[in-house]
Amino acid sequence: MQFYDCATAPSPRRARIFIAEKGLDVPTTQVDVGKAEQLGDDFLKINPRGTVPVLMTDEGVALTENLAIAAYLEAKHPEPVLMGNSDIERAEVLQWAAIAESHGFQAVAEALRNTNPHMKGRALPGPDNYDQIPELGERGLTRTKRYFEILDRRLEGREWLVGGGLTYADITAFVCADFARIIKMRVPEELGNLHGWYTKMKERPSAGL
Ligand SMILES: N[C@@H](CCC(=O)N[C@@H](CS)C(=O)NCC(=O)O)C(=O)O
Repeated sequence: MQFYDCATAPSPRRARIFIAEKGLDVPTTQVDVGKAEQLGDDFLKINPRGTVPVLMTDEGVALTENLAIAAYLEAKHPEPVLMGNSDIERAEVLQWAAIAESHGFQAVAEALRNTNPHMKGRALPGPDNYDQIPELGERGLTRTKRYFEILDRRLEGREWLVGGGLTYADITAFVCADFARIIKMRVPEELGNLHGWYTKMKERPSAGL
Protein backbone atom coordinates (compact mmCIF):
# COMPACT_ATOMS: atom_id res chain seq x y z
CA MET A 1 0.00 0.00 0.00
CA GLN A 2 1.02 3.60 -0.50
CA PHE A 3 -0.64 6.52 1.25
CA TYR A 4 -0.68 9.95 -0.41
CA ASP A 5 -0.97 12.51 2.36
CA CYS A 6 -0.70 16.25 2.88
CA ALA A 7 0.38 17.21 6.39
CA THR A 8 -1.46 20.55 6.33
CA ALA A 9 -4.86 19.55 4.89
CA PRO A 10 -7.84 18.23 6.88
CA SER A 11 -9.13 15.47 4.57
CA PRO A 12 -5.86 13.48 4.55
CA ARG A 13 -5.66 14.02 8.31
CA ARG A 14 -8.82 11.94 8.66
CA ALA A 15 -7.18 9.01 6.86
CA ARG A 16 -3.91 9.54 8.76
CA ILE A 17 -5.71 9.31 12.11
CA PHE A 18 -7.68 6.26 10.95
CA ILE A 19 -4.46 4.49 9.89
CA ALA A 20 -2.81 5.36 13.23
CA GLU A 21 -5.82 4.18 15.26
CA LYS A 22 -5.67 0.88 13.35
CA GLY A 23 -2.03 0.60 14.43
CA LEU A 24 -0.85 0.40 10.82
CA ASP A 25 2.35 1.68 9.34
CA VAL A 26 1.73 2.55 5.69
CA PRO A 27 4.47 3.98 3.43
CA THR A 28 3.56 7.61 2.85
CA THR A 29 4.22 10.21 0.16
CA GLN A 30 3.60 13.87 0.96
CA VAL A 31 1.71 15.85 -1.69
CA ASP A 32 2.07 19.56 -0.94
CA VAL A 33 -1.29 21.19 -1.68
CA GLY A 34 0.27 24.58 -0.81
CA LYS A 35 2.52 24.13 -3.86
CA ALA A 36 -0.35 22.70 -5.98
CA GLU A 37 1.47 19.35 -6.28
CA GLN A 38 -1.96 17.66 -6.39
CA LEU A 39 -2.49 19.26 -9.80
CA GLY A 40 0.83 18.10 -11.26
CA ASP A 41 0.84 15.53 -14.08
CA ASP A 42 2.38 12.82 -11.88
CA PHE A 43 -0.29 13.05 -9.22
CA LEU A 44 -3.18 13.47 -11.69
CA LYS A 45 -2.21 10.06 -13.10
CA ILE A 46 -2.90 8.65 -9.62
CA ASN A 47 -6.05 10.71 -8.93
CA PRO A 48 -7.44 12.59 -11.95
CA ARG A 49 -9.68 14.58 -9.57
CA GLY A 50 -6.56 16.09 -7.98
CA THR A 51 -7.38 15.58 -4.32
CA VAL A 52 -5.74 14.01 -1.30
CA PRO A 53 -5.91 11.62 0.47
CA VAL A 54 -5.30 8.66 -1.80
CA LEU A 55 -4.62 5.11 -0.68
CA MET A 56 -3.07 3.01 -3.43
CA THR A 57 -4.00 -0.55 -2.48
CA ASP A 58 -1.90 -3.67 -2.99
CA GLU A 59 -4.39 -4.56 -5.74
CA GLY A 60 -3.35 -1.34 -7.55
CA VAL A 61 -6.64 0.47 -6.97
CA ALA A 62 -6.48 4.16 -6.08
CA LEU A 63 -8.96 4.90 -3.28
CA THR A 64 -9.58 8.64 -3.39
CA GLU A 65 -12.30 9.11 -0.76
CA ASN A 66 -11.93 8.82 2.99
CA LEU A 67 -14.97 6.59 3.18
CA ALA A 68 -13.46 4.12 0.71
CA ILE A 69 -10.09 4.16 2.49
CA ALA A 70 -11.74 3.50 5.85
CA ALA A 71 -13.98 0.71 4.48
CA TYR A 72 -11.01 -0.99 2.82
CA LEU A 73 -8.76 -0.84 5.89
CA GLU A 74 -11.58 -2.00 8.19
CA ALA A 75 -12.13 -5.04 5.94
CA LYS A 76 -8.42 -5.86 5.71
CA HIS A 77 -7.62 -5.09 9.35
CA PRO A 78 -10.81 -5.59 11.40
CA GLU A 79 -9.23 -4.84 14.79
CA PRO A 80 -9.71 -2.45 16.44
CA VAL A 81 -13.22 -1.98 15.09
CA LEU A 82 -13.66 1.61 13.89
CA MET A 83 -16.72 1.30 11.63
CA GLY A 84 -19.23 -0.04 14.19
CA ASN A 85 -19.81 -3.30 16.06
CA SER A 86 -23.33 -4.16 14.88
CA ASP A 87 -25.64 -3.51 11.92
CA ILE A 88 -27.16 -0.48 13.59
CA GLU A 89 -23.80 0.87 14.75
CA ARG A 90 -22.33 0.51 11.26
CA ALA A 91 -25.29 2.43 9.84
CA GLU A 92 -24.97 5.16 12.48
CA VAL A 93 -21.23 5.53 11.91
CA LEU A 94 -21.91 6.24 8.23
CA GLN A 95 -24.76 8.56 9.15
CA TRP A 96 -22.70 10.67 11.56
CA ALA A 97 -19.72 10.79 9.23
CA ALA A 98 -22.08 12.03 6.48
CA ILE A 99 -23.54 14.64 8.84
CA ALA A 100 -20.02 15.82 9.74
CA GLU A 101 -19.12 16.07 6.05
CA SER A 102 -22.23 17.91 4.90
CA HIS A 103 -22.80 20.18 7.93
CA GLY A 104 -19.16 20.54 9.03
CA PHE A 105 -16.60 20.07 6.25
CA GLN A 106 -18.78 21.77 3.65
CA ALA A 107 -19.47 24.70 5.98
CA VAL A 108 -15.83 25.31 6.92
CA ALA A 109 -14.73 24.89 3.29
CA GLU A 110 -17.39 27.36 2.13
CA ALA A 111 -16.20 29.94 4.64
CA LEU A 112 -12.51 29.44 3.87
CA ARG A 113 -12.45 28.96 0.13
CA ASN A 114 -14.88 31.77 -0.73
CA THR A 115 -13.06 34.45 1.29
CA ASN A 116 -9.33 33.63 1.35
CA PRO A 117 -7.47 35.82 -1.17
CA HIS A 118 -5.00 32.95 -1.81
CA MET A 119 -7.93 30.82 -2.98
CA LYS A 120 -9.22 33.26 -5.59
CA GLY A 121 -10.52 31.11 -8.46
CA ARG A 122 -10.00 27.99 -6.30
CA ALA A 123 -13.36 27.94 -4.50
CA LEU A 124 -13.60 24.15 -4.88
CA PRO A 125 -10.86 21.50 -4.70
CA GLY A 126 -9.74 19.67 -7.81
CA PRO A 127 -8.48 20.50 -11.30
CA ASP A 128 -11.32 22.86 -12.31
CA ASN A 129 -11.19 26.52 -11.28
CA TYR A 130 -14.32 28.02 -9.75
CA ASP A 131 -14.84 31.66 -8.72
CA GLN A 132 -15.40 32.61 -5.14
CA ILE A 133 -18.93 33.57 -4.03
CA PRO A 134 -18.45 35.86 -1.00
CA GLU A 135 -22.00 35.23 0.30
CA LEU A 136 -21.07 31.57 0.74
CA GLY A 137 -18.26 32.69 3.04
CA GLU A 138 -20.77 34.33 5.38
CA ARG A 139 -23.09 31.36 5.17
CA GLY A 140 -20.22 29.00 5.97
CA LEU A 141 -19.57 30.81 9.27
CA THR A 142 -23.23 30.54 10.27
CA ARG A 143 -23.32 26.88 9.29
CA THR A 144 -20.14 26.07 11.24
CA LYS A 145 -21.71 27.49 14.42
CA ARG A 146 -24.74 25.31 13.75
CA TYR A 147 -22.47 22.28 13.18
CA PHE A 148 -21.02 22.69 16.67
CA GLU A 149 -24.56 22.77 18.09
CA ILE A 150 -25.57 19.63 16.16
CA LEU A 151 -22.60 17.72 17.60
CA ASP A 152 -23.19 19.06 21.12
CA ARG A 153 -26.79 17.86 21.07
CA ARG A 154 -25.80 14.41 19.78
CA LEU A 155 -23.17 14.08 22.50
CA GLU A 156 -25.66 14.75 25.32
CA GLY A 157 -25.30 11.74 27.63
CA ARG A 158 -22.79 10.02 25.30
CA GLU A 159 -19.05 9.66 25.34
CA TRP A 160 -18.76 8.92 21.61
CA LEU A 161 -20.86 9.81 18.58
CA VAL A 162 -21.79 6.16 18.07
CA GLY A 163 -21.59 3.16 20.42
CA GLY A 164 -19.08 2.66 23.17
CA GLY A 165 -15.80 3.70 21.59
CA LEU A 166 -13.98 5.74 18.99
CA THR A 167 -15.21 5.32 15.42
CA TYR A 168 -14.69 6.77 11.95
CA ALA A 169 -17.57 9.16 12.78
CA ASP A 170 -15.64 10.69 15.71
CA ILE A 171 -12.50 11.00 13.58
CA THR A 172 -14.40 12.79 10.80
CA ALA A 173 -16.29 15.10 13.16
CA PHE A 174 -13.17 15.89 15.20
CA VAL A 175 -10.92 16.76 12.26
CA CYS A 176 -13.55 19.17 10.98
CA ALA A 177 -14.16 20.78 14.40
CA ASP A 178 -10.40 21.24 14.83
CA PHE A 179 -9.93 22.62 11.31
CA ALA A 180 -12.55 25.33 11.97
CA ARG A 181 -9.74 27.33 13.63
CA ILE A 182 -8.69 28.27 10.06
CA ILE A 183 -11.85 30.39 9.85
CA LYS A 184 -11.20 31.62 13.42
CA MET A 185 -13.93 29.47 14.94
CA ARG A 186 -13.12 27.42 18.03
CA VAL A 187 -15.20 24.74 19.70
CA PRO A 188 -17.18 26.86 22.21
CA GLU A 189 -16.50 26.05 25.87
CA GLU A 190 -20.16 26.66 26.70
CA LEU A 191 -21.11 23.65 24.55
CA GLY A 192 -19.99 21.33 27.33
CA ASN A 193 -20.78 17.97 25.68
CA LEU A 194 -18.90 18.91 22.54
CA HIS A 195 -16.02 20.58 24.34
CA GLY A 196 -15.43 17.56 26.60
CA TRP A 197 -15.43 15.16 23.63
CA TYR A 198 -13.18 17.49 21.61
CA THR A 199 -10.65 17.76 24.45
CA LYS A 200 -10.59 13.97 24.80
CA MET A 201 -10.09 13.52 21.06
CA LYS A 202 -7.30 16.08 20.99
CA GLU A 203 -5.41 14.21 23.72
CA ARG A 204 -5.19 11.00 21.66
CA PRO A 205 -1.71 10.41 20.21
CA SER A 206 -3.25 10.03 16.73
CA ALA A 207 -4.53 13.63 16.88
CA GLY A 208 -0.96 14.88 17.06
CA LEU A 209 -0.02 13.30 13.75
N1 LIG B 1 -14.16 13.78 -0.55
C1 LIG B 1 -12.74 13.73 -0.29
C2 LIG B 1 -12.24 15.16 -0.12
C3 LIG B 1 -10.81 15.32 -0.53
C4 LIG B 1 -10.41 16.81 -0.56
O1 LIG B 1 -11.24 17.70 -0.82
N2 LIG B 1 -9.13 17.05 -0.28
C5 LIG B 1 -8.60 18.41 -0.33
C6 LIG B 1 -7.67 18.63 0.86
S1 LIG B 1 -8.60 18.79 2.37
C7 LIG B 1 -7.77 18.59 -1.58
O2 LIG B 1 -7.19 17.63 -2.07
N3 LIG B 1 -7.69 19.81 -2.08
C8 LIG B 1 -6.96 20.09 -3.28
C9 LIG B 1 -7.30 21.42 -3.87
O3 LIG B 1 -7.72 22.30 -3.11
O4 LIG B 1 -7.12 21.57 -5.07
C10 LIG B 1 -12.51 12.90 0.97
O5 LIG B 1 -13.32 12.99 1.88
O6 LIG B 1 -11.54 12.16 1.04
